Amino acid sequence: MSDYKKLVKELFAQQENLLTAKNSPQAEGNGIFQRWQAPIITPAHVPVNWRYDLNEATNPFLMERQGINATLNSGAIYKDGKYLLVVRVEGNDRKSFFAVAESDTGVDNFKFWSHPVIMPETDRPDTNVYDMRLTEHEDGYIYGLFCTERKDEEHPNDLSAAEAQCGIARTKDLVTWERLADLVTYSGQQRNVVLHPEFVDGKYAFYTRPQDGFISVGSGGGIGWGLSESMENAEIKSEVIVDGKVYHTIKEIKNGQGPAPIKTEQGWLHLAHGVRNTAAGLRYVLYTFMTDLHQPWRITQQPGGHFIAPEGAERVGDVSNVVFSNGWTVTEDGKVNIYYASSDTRMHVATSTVEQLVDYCMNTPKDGLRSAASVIERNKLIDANLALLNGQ
Ligand code: M1P
Repeated sequence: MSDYKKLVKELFAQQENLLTAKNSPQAEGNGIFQRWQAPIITPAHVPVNWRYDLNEATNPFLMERQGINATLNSGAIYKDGKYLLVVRVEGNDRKSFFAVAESDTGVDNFKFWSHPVIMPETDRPDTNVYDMRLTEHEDGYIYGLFCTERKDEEHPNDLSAAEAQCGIARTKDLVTWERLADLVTYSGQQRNVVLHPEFVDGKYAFYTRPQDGFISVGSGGGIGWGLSESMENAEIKSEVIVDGKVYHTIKEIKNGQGPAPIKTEQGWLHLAHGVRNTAAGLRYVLYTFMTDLHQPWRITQQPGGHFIAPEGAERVGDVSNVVFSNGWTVTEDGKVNIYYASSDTRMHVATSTVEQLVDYCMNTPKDGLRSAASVIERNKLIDANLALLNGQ
């Protein structure tokens, strides 16, 4: 075997070791969810033949010809006993694309399918597509809603001026995708749009995130809600805010719905991200809330504070101090896998159950919005515990 062939073999062997490595839960938990030790998808998980030209004649130095910068914000679905992630794969050229990675366990051994997703374009081609939310809708399709980003043509000389809107595609198998028209709303821009899994009043229902600018939500923002007659030409004529931004909370600057909510006996369980500003830049954390089963736009439970915040190595990456989730799965027996990206760089998993998450939502005090209110809540806990510990 030539030296070149040996090097190529070594590349595949290294990747095989990574893809077959067993993951383990972290030693410590908090009773709410369990983090797992190893990131589940990193740029090194992306197939060798997507990155290297393996031909000695055209690539004598065995260079990585098309590098991968990050594997992040992934949509998720549990189907036919498999955990499937539609990963946002970002090349070194800063363009993201979607690719499906599959695992039998949901916590390790994620392997990409042979090719990235071919996402059809509309008449107005996307510059960048990312952050797909998957919804298995009761109409029988799996919908993928994602951000389509294009140059903001109103500011031709500002090369960072971009426009975010909601792209829509549907599929039955995650292989062949039918692209539909982008969602029409009457807000300036949209990101973090998610399709609700059921019809509401016979209409398609969406969680939205109206925003004035590309990064800044401006005076608007919050997680919105709106209905559309059809998916083929989806249009939301009016949006109401389900969960707004609030001063001095984890969602002071902006927030956004994560994956599609999970239906439970007690209501719809939601995962979302909240953003606040700090001297070190924006900090993204995850939080949860519940909405009414029959009125999914009405919040019923709202635990205060963050649910998952970036921790340890998660805090560093392309955009540091960020955790972001747009995918979770639930099995028939109520096991929930929360797939989240850290610092816009790699994917992780945390595991929990519907029962634990509902308990967390129902029994965690709301944010009292004042230090004194927080002390009252904490003293209630301390006094109840002291009474218990002293056997009263
Ligand atoms: O960089 C953090 C996140 O920023 C955006 O989210 P949001 O619109 O809520 O601020 C998105 O670009 C997201 O992909 C990214 O992870």
